[in-house]
Amino acid sequence: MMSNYEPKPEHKFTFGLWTVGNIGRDPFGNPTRRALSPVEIVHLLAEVGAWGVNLHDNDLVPIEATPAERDRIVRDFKKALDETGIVVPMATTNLFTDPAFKDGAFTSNDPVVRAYALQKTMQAIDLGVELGAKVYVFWGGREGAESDAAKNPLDGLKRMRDALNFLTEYVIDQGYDLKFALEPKPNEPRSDIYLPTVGHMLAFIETLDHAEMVGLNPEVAHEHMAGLNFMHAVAQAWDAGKLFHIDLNDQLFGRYDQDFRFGSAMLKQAFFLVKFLEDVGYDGSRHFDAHAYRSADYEDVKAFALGCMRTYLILKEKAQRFSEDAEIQELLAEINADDGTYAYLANGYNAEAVTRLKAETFDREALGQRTLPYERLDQLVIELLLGAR
Ligand code: DIG
Ligand code: MN
Ligand code: MN
Repeated sequence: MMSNYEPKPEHKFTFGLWTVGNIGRDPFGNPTRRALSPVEIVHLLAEVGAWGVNLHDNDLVPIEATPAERDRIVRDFKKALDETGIVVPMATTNLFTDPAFKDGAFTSNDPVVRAYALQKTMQAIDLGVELGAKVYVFWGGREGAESDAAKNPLDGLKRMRDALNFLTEYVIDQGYDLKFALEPKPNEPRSDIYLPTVGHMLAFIETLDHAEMVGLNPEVAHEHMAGLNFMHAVAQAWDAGKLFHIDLNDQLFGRYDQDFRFGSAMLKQAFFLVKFLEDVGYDGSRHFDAHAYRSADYEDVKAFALGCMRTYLILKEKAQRFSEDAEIQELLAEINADDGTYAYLANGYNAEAVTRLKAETFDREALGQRTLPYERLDQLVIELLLGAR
C-alpha cells in the first residue's frame, strides 16, 4: 500500500509553463508574483517531482522574439530539460492573448487573421515537435461570440474545420508523430465559445478529414462550468477512443474558470475521475492545467504543485481500496446480480430474441420494489474518502 505519495516520473504528472509560472494577475488585480523564466520553471517542476512540462509557443518564445533570440531561448530550455530529465509531452499555440485574435483566430471574420493563425500554429507545431511533443492541444479560447449578429455559427464551424483539416495535412506532410487534442470550454473569455463541451467536440471531430488524428483534451473546470459530470464526459471520450490528453484541476459549479488545485473543490468527483482513469488503464499524461491562489508566494506555488500530485496519488490508493473493500464489492455484486435469464438479449437483435421477449411476462410491481442499497454504498465511499475505513 502506497504511503508516501511521492510523485515519480512513472506517474506521468505534467504542468504547463503557464501553471506554476502564473504570476497572480486576475481581471481585478495586478501580479502578486515575479515572472519565472522557463528554465526556472523546469527546475521548479523537477524539484517537486513532475515528469513533464507543456507549453504554448509564447510561454517559451515571446511573440516579438527575433529568430536568433528564439534559437537561444530554445537552446537554454533544452539544456534545462537535459539537466533535469523533464520531458515535453504536449504543446499548444497561444491564439488568445494577442489583440490580433480579439475576434477569434481560426474563426475570425478577418481572413488575414485566419491566415496568420494558421501560420502561427504551424510554427508552434514545429517548435512542439522539436521539443518532443506527441500531443498538440487546441483550446479555442477566442473562438466564439458576444453577439450572434456578428458571425453565423455555421461559418465558425466551417472555419474551424478548414483550419484543422489544413493542419492535419501539414502534420502528415511533415511526417510528424503528432495527434491533435481539442479542448472544449463553454465560455470565458468569449461570452459563448463554439464547441463548448466534450459532447460537442466528439460530434465535430467526426466531420474532419482526418478524424483518426483528432481527439479530446477534456478539462475538469470547463465541464464543471457547464454544470456537467466531468467523469461521464471523460468516459464518453474514452468510449470513443478519443481521450488523447486530459487537463486536471478543480472548479465549483457556476463560477468563472477557477483552475484550482486538483481535488481542492469537488473531492468526490475527483475520486471517481481518478478511479475511472486507473480502472481503464489510461496511460497518457496527468496534466495539471491549474494555478495557485493569487495569495501564494513561490513556496506556496510548490505546495500547490505537490498538492495536485499528492491528491491524485492518494485518490489512486483510495480507488485501489475501493476495489479491495469486501463490503463495497459485496454490495456491487448484489446490485449487479444477473441469473442469466435474459442472456439471449446479449447478442443483439435476432428473430428468436424477438419471439422469446414478446412471450415474456414481467412483474412490473416487483421490479419497482427491488432494493437498491445506493445510500449504503455511497456512504461507504464517503467513509473511505474520509479515512474512516
Ligand atoms: C486553458 O484551459 C487551456 C490553455 O491553457 C491551453 O491552451 C490548454 C492546454 O492545456 N488549456
Ligand atoms: Mn481552465
Ligand atoms: Mn486547459
